[in-house]
Amino acid sequence: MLTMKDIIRDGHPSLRQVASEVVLPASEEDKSILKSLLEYVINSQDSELSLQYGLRPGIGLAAPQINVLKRMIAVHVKNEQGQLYSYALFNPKIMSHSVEKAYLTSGEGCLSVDENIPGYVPRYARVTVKGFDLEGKEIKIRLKGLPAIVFQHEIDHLNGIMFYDYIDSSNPYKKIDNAIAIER
Ligand code: UDB
Ligand code: ZN
Repeated sequence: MLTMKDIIRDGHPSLRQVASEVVLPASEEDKSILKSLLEYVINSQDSELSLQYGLRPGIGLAAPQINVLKRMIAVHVKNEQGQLYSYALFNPKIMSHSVEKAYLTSGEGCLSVDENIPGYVPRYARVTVKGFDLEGKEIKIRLKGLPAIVFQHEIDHLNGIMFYDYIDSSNPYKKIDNAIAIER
């Protein structure tokens, strides 16, 4: 089981590397790593387990955050209507995105970043993501709202990109043109 000890923190060079594609069909080893990413986010949202193991409650996790430089992500999050988006994907890819942007009014954080870094993080409002699930089946998901933000944040980790790279350092709360504000 993964815990916070397994999650590398900001400043670790692996967080700035581009992760490699997973060779499919995935090995048992890679499947086991991907399962552990999903298990972390699920366990971390369980109040008893998070307390017992000191897990910071997360809604997404990418393999580079546990120092595995392979293209694997897990997301476990509900949208504003309460529908659950629970996915563990190999080689996720944004196939298309809206012109319109979106941002969380409270900004973003990261399980790999211990400090609070304020500011708006511009994302695409809607994305279509393709990937392969644990059974090797190709998955295509249309996303908006918080789930769209989470997938973009996790896929960025596969490319060595951190959320604060997008924050305007001279004006962190600068108005983002053509963007939907997502309150949380
Ligand atoms: C998170 N959680 O898991 F809008 F109910 C963050 C942490 C870093 C604060 C734990 C989070 O944003 N929860 C949340 C957000 C809402 C509504 C709600 C719960 N991540 C995952 C991460 O670091 N993955 O690499 C950071 C998120 C920031 C935006 C998307 C992912
Ligand atoms: Zn993150």
